[in-house]
Amino acid sequence: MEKAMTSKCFMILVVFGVLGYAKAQGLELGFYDTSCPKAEKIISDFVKEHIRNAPSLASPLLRMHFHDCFVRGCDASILINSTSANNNTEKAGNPNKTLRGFDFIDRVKAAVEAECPGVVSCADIIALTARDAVGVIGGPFWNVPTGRRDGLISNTSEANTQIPGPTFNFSSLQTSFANKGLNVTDLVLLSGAHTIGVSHCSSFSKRLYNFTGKGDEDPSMDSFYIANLKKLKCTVANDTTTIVEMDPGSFRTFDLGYYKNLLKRRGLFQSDAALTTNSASKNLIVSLVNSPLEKFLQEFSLAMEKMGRIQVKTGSSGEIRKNCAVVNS
Ligand code: HEM
Ligand SMILES: *[C@@H]1O[C@H](CO)[C@@H](O)[C@H](O)[C@H]1NC(C)=O
Ligand SMILES: *[C@@H]1O[C@H](CO)[C@@H](O)[C@H](O)[C@H]1NC(C)=O
Ligand SMILES: *[C@@H]1O[C@H](CO)[C@@H](O)[C@H](O)[C@H]1NC(C)=O
Ligand SMILES: *[C@@H]1O[C@H](CO)[C@@H](O)[C@H](O)[C@H]1NC(C)=O
Ligand SMILES: *[C@@H]1O[C@H](CO)[C@@H](O)[C@H](O)[C@H]1NC(C)=O
Ligand SMILES: *[C@@H]1O[C@H](CO)[C@@H](O)[C@H](O)[C@H]1NC(C)=O
Ligand SMILES: *[C@@H]1O[C@H](CO)[C@@H](O)[C@H](O)[C@H]1NC(C)=O
Ligand SMILES: CC(=O)N[C@H]1CO[C@H](CO)[C@@H](O)[C@@H]1O
Repeated sequence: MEKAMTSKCFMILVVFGVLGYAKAQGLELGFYDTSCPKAEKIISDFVKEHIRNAPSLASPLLRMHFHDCFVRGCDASILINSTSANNNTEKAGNPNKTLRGFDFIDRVKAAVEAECPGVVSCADIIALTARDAVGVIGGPFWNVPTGRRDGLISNTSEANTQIPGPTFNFSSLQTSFANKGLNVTDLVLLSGAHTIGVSHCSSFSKRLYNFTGKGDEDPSMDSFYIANLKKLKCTVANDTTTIVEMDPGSFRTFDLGYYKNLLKRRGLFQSDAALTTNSASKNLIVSLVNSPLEKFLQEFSLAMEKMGRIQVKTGSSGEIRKNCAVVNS
């Protein structure tokens, strides 16, 4: 009898222990409700005030969240500046050469620090800022559970190898996402972020000018669209400065334009076009295009919440950085 009781108590302890552990490992909505109750409002007010006047910043802030999460998890490692001791942080990596919005994140952080110094992580600030910025341009809302901690390490070569590139084919994209715990549904939905924002010609000009090294075009891209891009936008093969709307005509609106373009063979990157080369992925695109916009927005939101949980540091791992560009000394 006594033995049974003891083992029952033990069981209860184990169960609660595991739950407590799971909570410590996880994120929660309103993590700062007691430690810095105004944090989320300070962030959303700041974002509303500034993104209204600079709506083109919403897309790079969304992209920054993605790049952060794909290297060492969502831990703000993307924000760390190179120093003489480590001059090769993620920022210096190839995919980051076209990232924007670092100074904006610094300003959001400063506004939060003024209220509660040393409490709110840069990683949570990236996640909340991306969500709120997309909201200002009329895009979907998603939950951002918080409690992420900031990482101590940032490494160029990891950014170069772990962030998928615009020339990736379907299987490489699938592998890259699977490495982060994301499946093909997530891949298709999250790629839908390309309904907003711009790209430099250099990210896809091989498709227009020299696809296989013989001065040829990419046969999988609509030749009329190629001709247009060459005539009006990327007029020379080595253009590194011109930018092109990824969803022409509605590049500031979260709509189904991106997926409709894919079905017209007008995805800008090979990685966009690749999503129509796999039957499961293509079926999902067709289904999104044939459903009300609301369905895409809802599913995109769930995928964003999932992306925001990639390899997060919680509890006592990592730190709360004082300055987002610098690891605390
Ligand atoms: C699936 C693999 C992906 C690849 C290969 C990819 C690649 C790229 C490239 C090459 C650019 C243009 C950079 C430039 O030339 O300026 C870009 C822009 C962008 N990407 Fe992706 N991306 C991917 C997935 C994502 C995801 C998952 C998100 C967010 C959830 C995202 C959000 C964006 C946004 C918003 C822009 C526009 C940025 C701006 O306006 O400055 N991308 N992406
Ligand atoms: C980090 O680097 C950016 C330029 O990439 C610069 O504007 C910023 O002042 C730097 N921050 C610190 C704290 O060094
Ligand atoms: C970066 O550091 C390496 C040695 O770690 C050095 O050879 C290189 O010149 C540095 N580059 C810059 C731009 O400081
Ligand atoms: C960066 O990561 C690469 C590959 O994982 C590793 O070989 C290299 O030593 C790392 N560099 C630094 C400065 O930690
Ligand atoms: C996809 O790209 C990878 C890496 O470049 C390559 O190894 C693979 O053969 C390609 N797969 C297909 C189906 O083309
Ligand atoms: C991908 O994961 C989501 C849950 O995160 C699930 O709803 C969806 O069915 C999965 N898709 C595939 C193709 O496994
Ligand atoms: C096309 O690519 C080939 C092979 O990479 C290269 O030798 C050639 O110079 C390129 N042509 C142009 C116009 O860039
Ligand atoms: C770009 O290519 C043109 C020829 O098409 C050449 O005249 C020019 O010097 C090149 N510019 C750069 C920056 O390489
Ligand atoms: C914001 C930032 O640090 N951008 C860097 C990206 O990489 C290029 C090339 O290494 C640097 O010149 C930029 O400063």
